[in-house]
Amino acid sequence: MRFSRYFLPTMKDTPSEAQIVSHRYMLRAGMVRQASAGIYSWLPMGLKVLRNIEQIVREEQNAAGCNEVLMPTIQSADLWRQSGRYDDYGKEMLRITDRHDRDMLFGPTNEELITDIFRREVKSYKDLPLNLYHIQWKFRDEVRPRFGVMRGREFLMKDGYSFDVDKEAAELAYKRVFVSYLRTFRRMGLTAIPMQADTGPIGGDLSHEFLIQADTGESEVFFDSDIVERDVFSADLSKPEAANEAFDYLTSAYARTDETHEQSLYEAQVPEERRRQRRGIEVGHIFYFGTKYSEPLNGLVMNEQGQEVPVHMGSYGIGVSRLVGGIIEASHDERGIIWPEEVAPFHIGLINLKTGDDACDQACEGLYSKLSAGGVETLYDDRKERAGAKFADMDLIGLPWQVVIGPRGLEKDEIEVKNRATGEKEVMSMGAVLNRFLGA
Ligand code: P5A
Repeated sequence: MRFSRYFLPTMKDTPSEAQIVSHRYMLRAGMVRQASAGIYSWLPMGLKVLRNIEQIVREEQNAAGCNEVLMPTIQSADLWRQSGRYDDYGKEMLRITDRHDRDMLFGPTNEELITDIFRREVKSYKDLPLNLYHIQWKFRDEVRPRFGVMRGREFLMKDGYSFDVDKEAAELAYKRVFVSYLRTFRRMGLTAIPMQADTGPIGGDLSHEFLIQADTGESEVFFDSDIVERDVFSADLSKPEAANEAFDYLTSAYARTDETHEQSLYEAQVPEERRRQRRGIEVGHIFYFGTKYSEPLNGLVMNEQGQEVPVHMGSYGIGVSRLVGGIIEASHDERGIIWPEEVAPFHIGLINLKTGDDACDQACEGLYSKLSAGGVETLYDDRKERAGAKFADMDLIGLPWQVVIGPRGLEKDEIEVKNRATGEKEVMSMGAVLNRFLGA
């Protein structure tokens, strides 16, 4: 992509409405613009990152045996009346009336709708276990939308739902998702810490939040450093023993601050030198709630004994749009964003220090077309701008690699390659640059 043709409206100055670093950088790097309170338009570079995150989530869900569906954003109120949540949900739910005076709503979550799909199609334990997920916009009329996309009113969520014939099978499904979530976040360059959680309006008695470490996080979490360092993620989740073992290991030593009981458990289990305390941002939340929805909504299946029983369910959420902000909170410096490779909007930022200079233009154009042909996503800064402005923009948008071509270096076949994360610079020939990024 050529910068001159890319819709990337960067800003030098710090927007006054943004209180936290990710919000400031998302606005300054031209990723999003506010449409109304807690509601955002995604501009090309923000959208690219959002899609990259979404794709990692999708691949890991599919790898864990989940099936992707797509349910609508607008739901009928009837199902929510059956589950009893129509009144319970209160003002957070955006209620809509259609032209026939029917009560509709913009979905804040989908437990009811997925149970409706299930009850129409699935009748027997033989069709279980089943896990259905979708990646769809939600609306929650938060009292205080803030921090940009981190606490929006409209936001993108991956929500998945598991169906099992009994509690034991349902708990195993829960554990599989649990481990697959840690893998998902790890692929995004994040270490997520699971923490026992309250269930709130979703309900149930078993629940975990997944927190990524960032100073601006809203929750405090204690954990065992050994857990985030040891690799239990390679467990084969199709094997019950492996999923059980990984889950037991990973949940053995986390605690939240406000619960004295857990605090002492944590201190009993974790040697002092491995105790860590951090602030965290909740990027995922999972629930096992048994028959809370299947009972009122008649989500029944025939079990092995030939009896009709309400199906056991869990639900599993990842804040896809929140993750865009969360990753920036976890990975930035005073000059801008530092994208982990896996979610970066482009791999390389190519800077032409003197657009209009024949030699520079030729070298940059040649490199840009070779990288593009080789499938290496490159943002080529071909604008007629001062070098300083180009450097500042490139640091701000945080692509993993910067390749800098200027007239003086070119005379000696010298190109500068900078790693955005470490700041390390290397000077190399055009041939070496091609070799580095194209392996040719
Ligand atoms: C689980 C999936 C649920 O809604 N039902 C379906 C369950 N859980 S949750 O914890 O309420 O939300 C799941 C994740 O969504 C993100 N999230 C938000 N992101 C941005 N703005 C918001 N206002 C917002 N609310 C929730 C969080 O990452 C949360 O973990």
